[in-house]
Amino acid sequence: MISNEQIQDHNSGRLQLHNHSWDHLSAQLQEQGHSVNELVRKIAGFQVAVPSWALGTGGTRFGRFPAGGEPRSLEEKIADVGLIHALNRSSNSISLHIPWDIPRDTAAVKDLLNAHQLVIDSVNSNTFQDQKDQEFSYKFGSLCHTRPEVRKQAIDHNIRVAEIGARLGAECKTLTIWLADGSNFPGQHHFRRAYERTLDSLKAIYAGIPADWTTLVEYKPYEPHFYSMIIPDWGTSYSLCQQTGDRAQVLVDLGHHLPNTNIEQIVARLMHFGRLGGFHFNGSMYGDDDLTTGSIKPYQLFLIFNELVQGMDDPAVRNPDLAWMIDASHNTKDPVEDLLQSVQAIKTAYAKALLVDTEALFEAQEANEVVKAEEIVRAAFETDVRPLVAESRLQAGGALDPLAFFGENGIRRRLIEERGRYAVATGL
Ligand code: LRH
Ligand code: MN
Repeated sequence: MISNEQIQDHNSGRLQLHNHSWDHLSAQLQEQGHSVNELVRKIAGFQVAVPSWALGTGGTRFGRFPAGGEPRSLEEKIADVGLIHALNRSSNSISLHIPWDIPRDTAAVKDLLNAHQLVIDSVNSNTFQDQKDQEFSYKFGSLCHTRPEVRKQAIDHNIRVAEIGARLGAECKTLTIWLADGSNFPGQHHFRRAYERTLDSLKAIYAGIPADWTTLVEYKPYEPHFYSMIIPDWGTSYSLCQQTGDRAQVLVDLGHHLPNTNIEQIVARLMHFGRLGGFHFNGSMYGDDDLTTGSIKPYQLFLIFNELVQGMDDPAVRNPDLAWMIDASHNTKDPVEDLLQSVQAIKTAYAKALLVDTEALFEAQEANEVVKAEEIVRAAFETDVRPLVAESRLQAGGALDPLAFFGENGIRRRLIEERGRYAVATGL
């Protein structure tokens, strides 16, 4: 584990440069009328959950190139997230995937989570793979399957997943459901009957989990099916959530949109309807690429946060608290470095969105002053907020430069020595 002394030592060599750029930016922000302390407080409080399935090297059907020293158990995954949180003080929770992360010793896992100041924020079910001891296959679907016994098996799995989460802490009150269910050829599915079966199954799950839990319904336009998916878009997820229950919300995975989709407008719509439940943050160029968040379209990520901040600040918007989660897969980057970059990109987009002069923007919008409105939004995006995000991290006891700390202290090399060159993590 990393000690506070190590972090203070790391920061001491960087403080002078940091204070110089922070003094400059904070003076500029005060000049613009911002409460700098309020900004630092909000940004420090913004925590992003790390997916348990993204602490190893992912792969594609073409190949997988392990980084070495990957976590071999849930306990080692918790240690890796503890490392990330110690450095960025921004990742105080883990999203689990069941059955990849079934805790062997719940009490020991809870102690380990406490030791690393972490909680479990949500649990993800998995009816997109057949487990060896499973009675019925999900080859032709799970919650939408034509056979009631297969649907019941999937419903029971989801309820069991929630039970596992509930045993891991009172903070875990979220079940995330993503269905690989779909079809590959025209004629294979009866679209309306498959939808009705899925709705009935979701209602059964909703009735079977604790009354104060939230169900997040994730949509995806294609993969692993390539003709139709049972929940392909936000509209389908929204309609299912409406009919399932008040605590059924739509989960927006940034990679689950067809090219050129205006995701920020989808976010604004779902907030408007009070059904936006949360995010799986990642970056993508073409499809569900699960790249580093903000690595390909940083302006889009900012525009999404621009809608989020305006929605969260608008008393007329009645949307529940949002689940902030990463969902990524690493083929060529070190998993820990990739996750540190993603959290930095997410907090940077949030910080920039907090700088939008919404009063002036709304005025320009009402007056149809197109250039003025765009320039107000761009001015916030063009602001270099890195000293602000670093200051919020510093005040929270984190490292001024988490990536540099990870490299300079040879942490991957130490993990390889401890866990082995070919240690492989469960997950994608
Ligand atoms: C599906 C998905 C879903 C997870 C899986 C790991 O593409 O985004 O959220 O269950 O990735
Ligand atoms: Mn996802």
